[in-house]
Amino acid sequence: MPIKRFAVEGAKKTKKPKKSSTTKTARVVAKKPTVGKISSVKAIQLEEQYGAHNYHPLPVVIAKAKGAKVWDPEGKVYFDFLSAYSAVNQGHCHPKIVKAMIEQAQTCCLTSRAFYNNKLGEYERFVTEFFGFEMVLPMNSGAEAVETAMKISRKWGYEKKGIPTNKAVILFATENFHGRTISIITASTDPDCKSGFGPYTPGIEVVKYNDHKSLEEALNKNSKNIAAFIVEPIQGEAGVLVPDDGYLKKCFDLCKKHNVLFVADEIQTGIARTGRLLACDWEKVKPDMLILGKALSAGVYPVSAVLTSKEVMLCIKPGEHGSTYGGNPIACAVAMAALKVVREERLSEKADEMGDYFRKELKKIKHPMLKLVRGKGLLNAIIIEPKDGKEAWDVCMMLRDKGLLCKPTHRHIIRLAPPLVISKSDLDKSLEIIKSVFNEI
Ligand code: IF1
Repeated sequence: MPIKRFAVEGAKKTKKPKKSSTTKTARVVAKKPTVGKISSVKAIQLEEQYGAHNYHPLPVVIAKAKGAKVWDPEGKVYFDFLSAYSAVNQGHCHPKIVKAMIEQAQTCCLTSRAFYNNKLGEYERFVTEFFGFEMVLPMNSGAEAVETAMKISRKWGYEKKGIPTNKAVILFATENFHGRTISIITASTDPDCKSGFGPYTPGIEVVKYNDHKSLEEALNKNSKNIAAFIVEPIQGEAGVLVPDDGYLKKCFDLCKKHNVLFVADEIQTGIARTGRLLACDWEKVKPDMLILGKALSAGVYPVSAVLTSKEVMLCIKPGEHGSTYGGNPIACAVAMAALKVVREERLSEKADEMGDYFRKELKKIKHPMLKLVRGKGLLNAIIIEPKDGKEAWDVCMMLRDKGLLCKPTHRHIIRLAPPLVISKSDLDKSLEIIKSVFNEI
């Protein structure tokens, strides 16, 4: 069954339409900074003037961060309910992870892959054992890892599946988000991400998300040329769309039947966020290929990875793929430390318990603007029904003023995803803030 969506088609911008000439900086209090030398007003002005305008941030400046909290330059404290889009699952500036980075940075930062380094192999053994795969290909950003998975899939398609040269097709799901490269946006169904950047990459097709029949149809039509199906187990950017129970397993089984790789993009859902180590664990699905990023490094450093079997991975030969920074010693040290924290601090279990509690409490809020609460673990969203000219952006601004940071997606959806290390008492304080905003609005 298709998921009920409240979001209006085409209303994708998180931007609130301007009603007055109020500038972004005017919505930030002008005061002397206590953290660093740059005030909030100045920081925003500098970004506006010298940086590309490829984002529309909430008007708040973060100067310091620790655990589940962040501080602006003027010293005001906030609960971080975005967690850098689930990169800081382990909490901001986790001392063990930062220590690992500093120690490695003082020893050896980068060797390139022209030589071996003494951290990479150790990390590769660690990460493959941690997630139960035979091999890993290390990259840096999420998009790079998705591109890597696409290349491996194509190569496997030609070498193992016997797809005729240049005929390989990779399937994606509607409303996906996998990054910003040309090939990845080719698969996008969001005009903001996609339009104006053509021509696009051939060999990419889209099936309907949360509809295994749509996948089945595509597979039945062209099974022999399809190399892979790449999917987010829960769609993040689409507004924390949790598919129906059994969807992933059905897709996985269909892929098996048609000799197609089932590839899970767990860049946002992975590493304890949804209350399991991987969101696929909820359905006991072990993907043929797993893509990780974000929390793999706890937000300390850009680290991403593609994990798969030897049989699939070894389709890539020396010289065929790589990256200057991929697998660098700092990344390896940071990722090992970040994963150890997930295990030591039982973050999957924490996300599971706290998430259930958080959703239960959110559902108690009765307000005409709060349409729906959904999510898994600590990856949650509330759907906002606009009222009297107030919409998700206004709710986020009010939350900001009361000391809680989050960001709307698709205009009517607010993602609520604190670091998994958030304490019960801080979660309760956050709930109080959320309740008080709905009391006032
Ligand atoms: C931005 C969204 C989240 C991802 C999945 C790959 C990537 C992402 C499932 C690419 C990245 C980020 C990118 C970030 C905003 C954020 C985001 F709203 F845009 F969609 F989290 F929900 N696969 N998601 O979620 O990873 O190359 O960025 O390392 O500013 O674009 P990346």
